[in-house]
Amino acid sequence: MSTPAIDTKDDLIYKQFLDALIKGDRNQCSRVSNALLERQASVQDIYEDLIRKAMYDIGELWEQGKISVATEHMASAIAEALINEFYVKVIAGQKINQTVVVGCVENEYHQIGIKMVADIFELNGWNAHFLGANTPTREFVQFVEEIQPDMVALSLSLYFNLPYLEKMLQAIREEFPELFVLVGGQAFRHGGKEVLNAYRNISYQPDLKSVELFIKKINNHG
Ligand code: B12
Repeated sequence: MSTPAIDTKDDLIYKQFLDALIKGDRNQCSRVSNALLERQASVQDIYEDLIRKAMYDIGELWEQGKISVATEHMASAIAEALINEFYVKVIAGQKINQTVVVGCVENEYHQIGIKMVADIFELNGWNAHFLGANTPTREFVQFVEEIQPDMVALSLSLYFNLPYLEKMLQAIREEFPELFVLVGGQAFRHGGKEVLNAYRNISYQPDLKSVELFIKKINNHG
């Protein structure tokens, strides 16, 4: 029988991780996440059950005034550093000659979620070009023109940035009427999915598990 995957939802491990993140103890965060990985947790589980959960808790602590903006910035920097640590593992698999351009729309500075999404594409054989936060629409479209990807993926965390997403979708549709667009991010927790109905070849996915299922379907059926 194979060893069961380590429980990334283990409260004690999670608390150790969150405490270290708040204290700015990057070493300890790295130790906890790497220990989980060695004990057979997947990169996806660590991203979602450990790092995402901790960043959501950081958001609540900040909202309640229990931690400062500076601490929140420090935690974000550590979260991104941890994701970078996994890169060697993320790119280790075989490539399948499929390319995706991923990024945040204009005025959107939350880039940790879409960075994770980029890695899920890489883990499934794709080449992901990660453009990061606040990408100007014109620059994004120009980059797509140069790269000619098989798909683009856009992230939106703030509901009030919805007009920028629409601006981006319109610009993409004008230049690339058939290009497939994947959309996600926590802005859609508050509605806004109806905006997507106006476009063809578009899909919303809420989390990494559903992103991975979506990619696997494409990999299997083209
Ligand atoms: C870190 C952080 C920041 C950092 C971001 C740094 C960085 N490098 O990314 C900084 C300091 C820039 C920031 C700024 C602000 N922030 Co902020 N921030 C956060 C925080 C604490 C964590 C964000 C995060 O990394 N989450 C973890 C990731 C992994 O989760 P995720 O983004 O949801 O991604 C997952 C899914 O949504 C999905 N997904 C994401 N993108 C995509 C894309 C595709 C294609 C797909 C398929 C899936 C997908 O997959 C991911 C994995 O499951 C959140 C709290 C929270 N609840 O997230 C607040 C939060 C998002 N911020 C908030 C606010 C208000 C702001 C500011 C307006 C604050 C201010 N007054 O200046 C500014 C806005 C800046 C801007 N214009 O974008 C609010 C938003 C409230 C709302 N209802 O809209 C939150 C929720 C905090 C709160 N509790 O109030 N923030």
